[in-house]
Amino acid sequence: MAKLENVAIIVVAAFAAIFLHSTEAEDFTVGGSTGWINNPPRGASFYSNWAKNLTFKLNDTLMFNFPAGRHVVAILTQLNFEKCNFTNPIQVLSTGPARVTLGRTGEFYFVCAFTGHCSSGQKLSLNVVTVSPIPPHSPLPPVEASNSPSLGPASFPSEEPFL
Ligand SMILES: [Cu+2]
Repeated sequence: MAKLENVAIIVVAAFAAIFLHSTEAEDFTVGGSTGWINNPPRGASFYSNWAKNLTFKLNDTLMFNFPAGRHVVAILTQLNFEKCNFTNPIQVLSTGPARVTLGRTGEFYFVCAFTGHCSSGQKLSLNVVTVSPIPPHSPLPPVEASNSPSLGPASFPSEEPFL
């Protein structure tokens, strides 16, 4: 009997670890090893490609890697982002590496405000969501053979009814 209880505790702990991992804040290095540069490979698509396959959640952080004095991080409105217009930025971080906490949901717009850098592709927009979906390869314990194709979201607690 004692063995069975131990197994139950381990299973509960494993589920708790998976759940906590899926909700804990993550730290993203913008552009990966390339960092925050002007004239990135393939221009503005470089940073949008970097962000495309990532999920940014509330309270995640972004690390912009750049030497102080070479670039800045300016947070803009969507309209100013599209025009590379740096007047009235929402926020400017001029010391690199700069860390930004994604403290709200919705769209964020980042550019470098040095002349020519935004128009050369040093710009990043991303969307922040409340909770990340369960990753497709999360290490769930083996389940008995089942024909049900949906193991993921249906078993995840949700405030919205599935209709
Ligand atoms: Cu720059």
